[in-house]
Amino acid sequence: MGVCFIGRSNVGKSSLIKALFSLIPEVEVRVSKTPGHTKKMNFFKVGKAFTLVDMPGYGHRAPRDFVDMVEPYLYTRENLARTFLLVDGSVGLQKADRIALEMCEETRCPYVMVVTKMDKCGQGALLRNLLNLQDVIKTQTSSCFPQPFLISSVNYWGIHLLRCFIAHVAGSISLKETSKS
Ligand SMILES: Nc1nc2c(ncn2[C@@H]2O[C@H](COP(=O)(O)OP(=O)(O)OP(=O)(O)O)[C@@H](O)[C@H]2O)c(=O)[nH]1
Ligand SMILES: [Mg+2]
Repeated sequence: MGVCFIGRSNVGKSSLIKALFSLIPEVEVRVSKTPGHTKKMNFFKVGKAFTLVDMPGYGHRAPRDFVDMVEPYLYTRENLARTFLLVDGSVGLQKADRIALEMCEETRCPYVMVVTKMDKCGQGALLRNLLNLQDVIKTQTSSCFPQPFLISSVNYWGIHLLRCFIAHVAGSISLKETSKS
């Protein structure tokens, strides 16, 4: 079983995976300022049976990688527990993000929006982008998780919660309430 991370080039996919693995520094995840850095799918194993997949970005300089690899992967991968679709919080939903969103809807894979780069978002623009995103999720999606995760891979904001969510998806966290007495 596994989860994968998709999104525009430079949105912070590799950085997020690196942040998720920050407690295991031996895991080497390569990030870069240059968009189009991740050219092929990279698989990161967690334990025996769970995999995180870093994908090439779509949009700037990497459209072919995306169409050639990501789309077929989403269609054929049977044990894909969730797809995480990353959008940059400081710029909001772009045309390419909407295309990815439509693709996720078409494949009917359960997916979750992740808003990245929270550390560099101005409050006004962020609020506008988040409200817009909520509206799109509510009115235009059917297999998207209703609540986006807000994260920063620079200051680790939201990373632990997302880690727990992934562990939950992987079946290793029970949400049963523990007795308070
Ligand atoms: N301020 C800020 N910068 C970030 C964050 N996450 C990533 N970046 C920066 O954004 C740039 C791209 O990051 P990557 O993680 O390589 O992006 P990617 O989505 O994997 O890009 P491709 O592999 O080209 O598709 C790098 O310069 C990162 O340092 C974040 O949370 N905050
Ligand atoms: Mg990358």
